[in-house]
Amino acid sequence: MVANRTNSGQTRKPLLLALRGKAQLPPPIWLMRQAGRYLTEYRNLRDQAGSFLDLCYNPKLATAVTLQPVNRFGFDAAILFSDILLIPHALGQDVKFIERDGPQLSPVRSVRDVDKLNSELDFAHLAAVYETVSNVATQLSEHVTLIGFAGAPWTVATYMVEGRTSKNFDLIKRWAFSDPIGFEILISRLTDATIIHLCKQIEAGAEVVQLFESWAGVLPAKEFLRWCIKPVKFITEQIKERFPNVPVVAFPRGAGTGYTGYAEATGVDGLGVDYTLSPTWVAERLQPNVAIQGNLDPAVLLVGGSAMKAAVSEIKLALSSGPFVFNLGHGVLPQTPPEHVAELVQLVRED
Ligand code: 1CP
Repeated sequence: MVANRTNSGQTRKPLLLALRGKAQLPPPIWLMRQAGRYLTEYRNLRDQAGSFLDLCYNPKLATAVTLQPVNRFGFDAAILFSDILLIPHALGQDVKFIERDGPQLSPVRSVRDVDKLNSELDFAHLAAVYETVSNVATQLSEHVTLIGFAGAPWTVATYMVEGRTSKNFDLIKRWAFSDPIGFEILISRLTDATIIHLCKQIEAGAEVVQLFESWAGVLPAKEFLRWCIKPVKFITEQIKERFPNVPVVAFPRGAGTGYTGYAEATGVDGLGVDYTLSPTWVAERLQPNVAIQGNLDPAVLLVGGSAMKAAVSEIKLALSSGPFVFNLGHGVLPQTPPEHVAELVQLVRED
């Protein structure tokens, strides 16, 4: 087990300090999907690896891809290069990433289908992911924080049940609304797997863990409580029981009014906010209770120039006097010019 520097409670890493509730000037910055197709150096290694899954399961290449954006832009954090759909894969589901068409999974649509999955995570491939975490941990400079992650159970379940990126979520809702007791079996299997997967990443050297709840915005309020809040709360409690000093961040994208009270209800240390929320509203209503991460529209990063300057100033003005991590309000778009990212880092760090 790699010594986890956060366990000492002592750190000078700006990202960790912000997530422990201490305002940092300038605020730390990293970007969701900071590794990826907008970087030529990524496309080169991606071509060498073969498939996207081959890249995720190749510690040497996954380490290099994780470090590329950190070395190029000087971000305050590295996020493990991996994917939320490695969990369904390790549970025995057939998972493929089709070029330009996104993920494709052999669907799980009933308790009988869940019963056909592995009862426990298969570590045959996941061992390579933890090896990547420990490789990256030894290669980061002093001020850079290593982030591990997983998809939140509801979001991962949408891919497992729909078999792909969904448009209207009718198949998963049909199951969850008509047979909540059966659907709970899938969510609870995913919740347990997520806890194990995140703990393994922390043992390998991850200093923060983030839960991506990309499809928080598609559920009615009551179901949002049951399928999003409740599992995230349980995962957060379990992580905190084992690793009390490792901050947990959640990103319930599109939660809308569900953002109010989310941090209190789940116990997370950091809250990722999407770009639809106004920075001043976030500062007044959410930041008093939780460290905020976000929320520049990735399309504004793509456009750059004066639109980006204005949006960055607005976000900094509203949020940087409290605990805050600068990020996007969703992932970097593949067409983003890398020079805009370099300029963004500069804008965030200047007075
Ligand atoms: O090379 C390629 O074409 C693959 C594109 C790609 C990449 C670079 C995929 C396929 N996943 C990833 C990496 C990835 N995915 C990371 C790595 C670290 C980093 O941020 O640099 C992370 C954190 C994720 C998380 C992820 N995967 C999410 C949550 C965040 C989000 O975007 O909402 C989701 C939903 C996925 C599923 C996924 N993986 C890949 C695709 C095309 C999709 C479907 C996305 C969708 O449904 O919109």
